[in-house]
Amino acid sequence: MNIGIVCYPTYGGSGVVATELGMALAQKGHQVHFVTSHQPVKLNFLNHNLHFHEVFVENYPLFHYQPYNLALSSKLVESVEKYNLDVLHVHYAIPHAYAAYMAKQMLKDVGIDIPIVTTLHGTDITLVGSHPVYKPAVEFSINHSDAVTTVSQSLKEDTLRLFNIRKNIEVIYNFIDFEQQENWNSEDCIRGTLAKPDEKILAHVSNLRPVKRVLDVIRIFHKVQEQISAKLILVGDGPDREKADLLAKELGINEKILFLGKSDEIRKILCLSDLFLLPSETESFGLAALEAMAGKTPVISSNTGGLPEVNIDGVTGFLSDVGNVDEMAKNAIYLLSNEKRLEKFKQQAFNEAHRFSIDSILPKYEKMYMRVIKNGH
Ligand code: GMT
Repeated sequence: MNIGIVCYPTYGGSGVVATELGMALAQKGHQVHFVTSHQPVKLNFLNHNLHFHEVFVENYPLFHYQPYNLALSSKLVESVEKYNLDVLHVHYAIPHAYAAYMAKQMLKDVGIDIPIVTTLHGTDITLVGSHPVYKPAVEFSINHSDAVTTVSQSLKEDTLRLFNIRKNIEVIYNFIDFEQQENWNSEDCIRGTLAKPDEKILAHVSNLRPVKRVLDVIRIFHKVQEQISAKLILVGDGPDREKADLLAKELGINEKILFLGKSDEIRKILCLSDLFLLPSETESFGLAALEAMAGKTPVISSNTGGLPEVNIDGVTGFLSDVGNVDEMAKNAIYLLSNEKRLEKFKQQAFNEAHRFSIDSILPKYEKMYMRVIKNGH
């Protein structure tokens, strides 16, 4: 198949999922065309099956906001015609589903009916999409997609609750490519560079936005390190980084925290961590939690959104109500204070991560593409 993929190319779960999906499809022999504002950060190689087309926005002094939607629709029309695309798969509804709908209408004028698959990722529904400013356009573009997927059952329920949806929604979970995992698992995991042998390593990876509750991460770690010799690794950058730094200084624990900023070495960091913290306010799936589990790291998380579908309470880690820092710290100490118990949870986390192996998820997308392509022709 000739598949067009639209996503945010920078750091963020939806872009990571879209890019890894595209690379896996290309590996299986499909022609994959990314139509994005920049080359996706995770798209580290292009080959005869993998292509990138940049959406260029021509600026003009009159514009207060750059008309990215228009430029994307135009580029999609051009790409569908030029590369004979069979299907467009757009990740994150705003503004991608809307821009794809416009492209579909334009293409009808030249006798092409291109099917659109929209994957909803989370904040495009829960935080931003349901805001009155965007809601009518998001609802319209979901209802006019040829197929719609969500990354968890919980996000499907949120979508049906917050919007008036007339389409069937299929749940297709985020995934892990275990083959890639094996390439870095063993010899790269050298803990000595980050912590002393007797220190436990806790980790948090996110875009440090308020929704991730990074201050809770600092507070949980503060309680843990009072009882257990430990280090905290914070990976990522975002608006709450300074606040987190300030709180760490206030609590006198900044020496024990490593702020690593944005990193492409996330899997390497996760495989040398003992525990992953994800106390988010909302989380449609929690790809970071799954990546941690695939790196044999148990997860202490909130029980919001799709997290209970990924992190199994008492098996792969523990779940608590949003903001219940005391309980999260207690659970972390419970795991870190007993080597045998910690090892058991590490193995269980790794085992459960296999429910989300790319080998079972990829065929679901392929089947969906085939279905919408057949329906349209
Ligand atoms: O908010 C983020 O973490 C980024 C966001 C995105 O769309 O880039 O992530 C969302 O999509 C991920 C991939 O499907 C999910 O695993 C995350 O749970 C989801 N984030 C939220 O719902 C807050």
